[in-house]
Amino acid sequence: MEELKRIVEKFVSGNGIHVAPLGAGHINDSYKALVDGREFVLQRINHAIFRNVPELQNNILRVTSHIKSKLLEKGVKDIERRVLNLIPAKDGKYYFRDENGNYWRLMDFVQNSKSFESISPELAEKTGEAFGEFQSMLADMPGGPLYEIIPDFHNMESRLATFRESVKNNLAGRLPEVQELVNEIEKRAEEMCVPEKLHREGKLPKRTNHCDTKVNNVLFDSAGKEVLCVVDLDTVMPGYVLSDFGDFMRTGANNGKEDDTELDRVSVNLPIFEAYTKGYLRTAKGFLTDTEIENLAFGAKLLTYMQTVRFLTDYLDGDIYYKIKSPKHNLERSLAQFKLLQSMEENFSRMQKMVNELKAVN
Ligand code: GN1
Ligand code: MG
Repeated sequence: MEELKRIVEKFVSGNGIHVAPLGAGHINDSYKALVDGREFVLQRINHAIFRNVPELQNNILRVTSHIKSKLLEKGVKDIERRVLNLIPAKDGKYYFRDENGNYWRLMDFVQNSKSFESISPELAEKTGEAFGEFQSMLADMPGGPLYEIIPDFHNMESRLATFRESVKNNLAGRLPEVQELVNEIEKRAEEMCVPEKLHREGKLPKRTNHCDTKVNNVLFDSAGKEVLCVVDLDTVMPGYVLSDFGDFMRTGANNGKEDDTELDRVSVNLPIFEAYTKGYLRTAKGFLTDTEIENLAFGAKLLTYMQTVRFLTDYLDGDIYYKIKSPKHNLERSLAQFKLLQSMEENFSRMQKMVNELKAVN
């Protein structure tokens, strides 16, 4: 803890500094720091995943500065709870690199806030509104596209290329066991690469995406009623809006769990799908093109398919990317995602109809 205090002092000075562990993120290590009564979040950035920390921090700075200016324009009062506030180190950089090569950052702690781990239609609608508002505020951010912090993160063509390499190499010797699922993936490959094709034809733009649109990445006031802000900005980068929309549906609109072994429990939750779509279109409709709206429901299938492919790739590689809790965890995850995909395929015309109807009434 003495060491952590010294790191805090690279950013701010104070007489009384206290540091304690905070939360249980899977990627970065977080601490709460108290400096003369002001609360901060101190984080050690996982630079094995986020390899270019200066660019990472620059992305977050650009995004939060732009949102701040939008909020000021609108006359929003408690700005310090409506957007994350990065604190520069004393040398002016928005990170500090210690003598062991670890990277650190400091930001204000958002007061009187909470996040949710489970979902309801009411919550889904508010979350949809929040992510729609987030994208909408960033639609006119100056300075060109953000740095692609994880290259080709949601690019299906590139994910399939990696997958096919893993099938070919069969490093863990698991191919015979999963051949049927490999065939199912290949059957859908062409359809799932359509967005990349549309983009090359100039029909589908890249915008600023959040790329981790889970309900627990939205902060609410302590009563849990009103949205304060969107957090976890590490993966903000250029992408298709269908991708952020789809990743929420993959994580939020599932009656089962991401790694459910009871596949009967896994299916698309249509009330959640509808509620999120309603909230999202309310705030995002103004800047979306017809092609983007037409492809939202498809985005739910695509991100679920992509995650099926990513988990199976890792299973074929011998579990090197995702942390696993049992030897077949990645296979179980992949099968559960595939089941969700099949349910979305069965319900696709209903999902598409909901998007069209909500687009008309919003
Ligand atoms: C990883 O760690 P978490 O849950 O925030 C992954 C996502 C996957 C998700 C699947 C940087 O996110 O892309 O969808 O696992 N993040 C990264 O559970 O690869
Ligand atoms: Mg995350």
